[in-house]
Amino acid sequence: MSTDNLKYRSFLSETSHEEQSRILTGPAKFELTYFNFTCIGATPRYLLAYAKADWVDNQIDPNTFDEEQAHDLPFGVMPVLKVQPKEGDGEVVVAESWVVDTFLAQRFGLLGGNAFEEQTIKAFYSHVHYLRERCLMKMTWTFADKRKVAFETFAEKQLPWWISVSEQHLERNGANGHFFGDKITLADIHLVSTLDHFAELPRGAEIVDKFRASPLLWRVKETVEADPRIAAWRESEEFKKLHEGGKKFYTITAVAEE
Ligand SMILES: N[C@@H](CCC(=O)N[C@@H](CS)C(=O)NCC(=O)O)C(=O)O
Repeated sequence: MSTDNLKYRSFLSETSHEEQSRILTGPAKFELTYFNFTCIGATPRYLLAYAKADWVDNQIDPNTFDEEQAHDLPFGVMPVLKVQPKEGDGEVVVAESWVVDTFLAQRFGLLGGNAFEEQTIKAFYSHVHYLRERCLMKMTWTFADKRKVAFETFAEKQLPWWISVSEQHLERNGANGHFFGDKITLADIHLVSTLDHFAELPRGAEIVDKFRASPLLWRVKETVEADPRIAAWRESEEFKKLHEGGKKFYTITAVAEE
């Protein structure tokens, strides 16, 4: 392959792997690139706001997102997190939502205190992530003539099953408003972020009601939202604008009137 065809941003640079690793673990500032609504960009924003990190929210308008912008990203998709040292030069690009979320959570102490806790919190995080991915792939972005049945399948079959599995673990954890342990973790924040996303969908209120009907899950939402740093982010104009942006954007996925 000729190098002329290498259009997407590389993970590699003149900087050595060791230096890039130091940037990822040392004092850093961050730039998050994602569309100007919530969805996959919501969890890293929660994490950056929660940690009161030094960060820039590079919001992209989906109507003007072009090839040039896509080529500045390793896979042409977002979120992408750029990490720069607080002092000195260099930049590391972190790509893929799962990687961005777990990287930030690790930095900000939201993955527990030992290897077992980290693996278990990541498992709950992945359990939530999978629900949102399933919703996006199987329901939201299905063919227009399949939207009604896709919604019903998600809301009546997949979601109740997911809720009942989650409830077993929440019960075992002491019904304390956390998926695991007794502190806010990445998994708890991801649930709140995913619920924000559901609330933005055309029939999102029906989905959110199913969570409201589960005291165990609803308690996680309330516990996370009661945290002062999370509450401050949710009350900010920036957050409200992103949430409204999501509602507006997802109207295109509504079921047409019959
Ligand atoms: N596997 C990627 C998927 C990311 C993805 O598909 N992002 C969408 C936005 S939700 C995107 O950037 N799309 C670019 C486009 O629509 O051209 C991840 O998990 O981060």
